[in-house]
Amino acid sequence: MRIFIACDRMNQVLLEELDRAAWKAKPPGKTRTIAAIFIHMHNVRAKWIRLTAPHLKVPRQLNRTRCTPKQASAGLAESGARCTEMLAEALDGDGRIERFLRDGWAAPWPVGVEMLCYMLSHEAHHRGQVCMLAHQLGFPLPSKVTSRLWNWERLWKECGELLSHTVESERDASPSTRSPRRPRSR
Ligand code: NI
Repeated sequence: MRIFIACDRMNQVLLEELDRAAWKAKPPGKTRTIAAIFIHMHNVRAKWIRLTAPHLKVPRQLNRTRCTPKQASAGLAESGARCTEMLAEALDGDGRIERFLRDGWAAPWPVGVEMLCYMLSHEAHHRGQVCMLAHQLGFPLPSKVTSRLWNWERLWKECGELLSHTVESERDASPSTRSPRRPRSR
């Protein structure tokens, strides 16, 4: 289930490369600030998990007024890891998760690849907004950043390193309580 980790890696690249002054800059009209967009992405993931996979640890919501880029990055890393777990259970798991609920008002979907596509589209939509707003606010992202976002080989490589770190730290944290995981091929 590396795909969602790669998706979060793109969010992290954006957070690293964005000019700090753009974080809370007021956009024209009534649109969200860049800070509010990242916070929304995290909070929506927390909602997906709360509604779809409440047995997983639901990430805490990020504070809308005080969240810094560093806190957003840590929050997204955590919610990204939980979403990855949820997707792994839903798509190649043991049937414990049978329905995906994207919102409280929404009709549940049987789990399947549509759920993954919905989640990826939501993230891509908001990353597009961030890139456009950065440009409009006078902090355009250099082209090396945009090409990094599309360098999937590099993203996969970085995700591979992230995954091996996560597995190692989980193993170190509680060697006796965790059951061995079967290898995942996706
Ligand atoms: Ni949204």
